Amino acid sequence: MKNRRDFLATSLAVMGAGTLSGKTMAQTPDPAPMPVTQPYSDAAALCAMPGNVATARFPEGFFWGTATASYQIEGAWNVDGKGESIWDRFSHTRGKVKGGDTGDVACDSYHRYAEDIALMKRLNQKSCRFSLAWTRIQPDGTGAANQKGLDHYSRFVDALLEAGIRPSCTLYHWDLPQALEDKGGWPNRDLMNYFADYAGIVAKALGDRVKTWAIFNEPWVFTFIGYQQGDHAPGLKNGDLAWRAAHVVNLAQGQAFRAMKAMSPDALIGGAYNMSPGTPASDSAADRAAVARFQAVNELFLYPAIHGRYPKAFKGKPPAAMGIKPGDGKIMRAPLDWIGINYYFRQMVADAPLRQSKYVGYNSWMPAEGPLTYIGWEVWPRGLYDIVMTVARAYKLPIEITENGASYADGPLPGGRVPDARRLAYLKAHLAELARAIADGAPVRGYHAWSLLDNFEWSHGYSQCFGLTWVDVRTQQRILKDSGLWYGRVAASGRLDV
Ligand code: IFM
Repeated sequence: MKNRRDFLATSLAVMGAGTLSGKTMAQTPDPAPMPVTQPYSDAAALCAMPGNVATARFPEGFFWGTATASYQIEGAWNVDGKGESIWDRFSHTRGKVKGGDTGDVACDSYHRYAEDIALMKRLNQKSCRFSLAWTRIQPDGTGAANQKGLDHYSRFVDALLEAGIRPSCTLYHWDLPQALEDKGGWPNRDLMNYFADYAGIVAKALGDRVKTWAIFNEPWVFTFIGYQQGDHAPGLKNGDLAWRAAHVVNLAQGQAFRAMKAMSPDALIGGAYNMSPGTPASDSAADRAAVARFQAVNELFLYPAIHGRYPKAFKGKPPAAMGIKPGDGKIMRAPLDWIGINYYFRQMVADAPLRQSKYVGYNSWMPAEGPLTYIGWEVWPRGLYDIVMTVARAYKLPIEITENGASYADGPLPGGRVPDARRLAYLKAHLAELARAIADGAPVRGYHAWSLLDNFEWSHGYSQCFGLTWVDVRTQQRILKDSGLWYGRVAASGRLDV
C-alpha cells in the first residue's frame, strides 16, 4: 500500500464498509519523511510494550531468518527464458509505480545471490525465506518446465545448504505469469489446476533439498489490492473479481498442497498470511462481534485450508460473486503443517451495519498511538504478541513469523556505516514481544525479518527501504546496517541484549 491513507481507504473498500468520513480522512495525512537523525530512544516506552528485552530468550534451534521475494530482488526480468509476469507488465505501465521504478534489475540477486548468501552467513542466519518466480519455471504459466529457471533455483538452494542455511521456499509472492492474467487471472477457476501443476514441478525438482514450503504469500493482499483496489498488479478495480479471486486462491492452495505432497511426501507445507490483531473501537457487543469478523478475514485463506469451509464468524452467506460450487470445501481443505504470520500493524475495528458490508460488516483503521514508520504504519510491538497468541490458541500448529519489519530511510554516513536506530529499536521491541508469546506457550519456531535487502517495494518502487542491508540500486553495493549487525548477534546468541 502506498501509505497510511491508502491503507485505510483500501481496507474499508475491500471490506465493503462503504464510507469513511471526510473528517477522518483529513486527520490522516501522509507522514512527513523523517530525518535520519531523529532521536528514537526506546520503542518499549513508546508502544506500551510489556515484553522484556533483557530477559527475552529464544529456544535452541530457533530459525533466525530473513525474507525476500523474487520480483522484489532478482532483476533479470527477461533472462534465461523467463516469461513476463503481471508485475513486469504493471511496472512497465506508465503511472503505476512511484518514479517509474521497475524490478527489471532490482537488487540483481539473480546474478548476485552468492553475495546475498554471504551476507546471511555473516548474520549467522539459520533460515532464508525466498520465493520462486513462476515465470522462470513456466514462462506462460502452463506446460513444460524451463530447465534454466529450475537450474537457477537449484543452484541457489545448494548454495544455501552449503552455507548451513535452511531454504524456506514460497511458491507464489505475487508475480503471476502475464499469460495467465490474459486468461482471466486469479478469478479464473482454471488457475487452481495450472497452479497445482507448477507446484508439482517445483516440488519434484527441489523437494529432495527443500523441506519447508509456503504456498502463498499474503493472499489477501494480492487478491484484494490487485483486483479490487487496483494499487497492485494486475491493477483492476472490481470487488466481485477480488472475492472470486480469493475463492480460486483457496482452491489452488488445496490443489497445490496435494500436488506437492504427492511429489515430496516429507515436505512441510504452510502459508504466509498477513494478519493484524483487531481491537474493538468500543466495549459494545456489536464492535466485539465485528472484531470476530475482522479476525475471520485475517484467516480467510487459513481457516478454509484447515476446516474446508469459510469462517462461521461472517454474517450470512459468502458473496455470490465468489462462485462457490458444491464440493469446493473438499478442494480447499489442506491440512497445513505450519502457519506463517506476516505482522506489520494492528487495527481498530467497529461494527458497520451497512448494506454493502453484509458479509464482513465492519470498518477498520490503523490507530496512531505508536510512532509511524516511513511508510506510515504504526509501530505496535504488542500486536505481534496478540496475533501470535490468537493463532496459537485457535490452530495448535507450529508457527513461524514469515515477515516483520519497518521502512526507514537511513543511508550510509561518510565512512560507510549505516546507523538505523529506529529499525533496531523496532526489531528489538517486536522480538521481545515474540519471546513473551513463546514463554506463554505459543509454538513459534522461527522469525524472518523483512527484509534482507532494501528492495523494490511494489507501487512505492525503491522509495521505501525495509532492508537490514542498504543497497545502492545504481552500483549494487550492499552495506549491512546497524540493525542487521545487531540481528546477526541476536541470531548467534538467542538474546536481545547484545
Ligand atoms: O514488501 C512487502 C512484501 O512483499 C509483502 N509483505 C509486506 C512487505 C512490506 O510492504
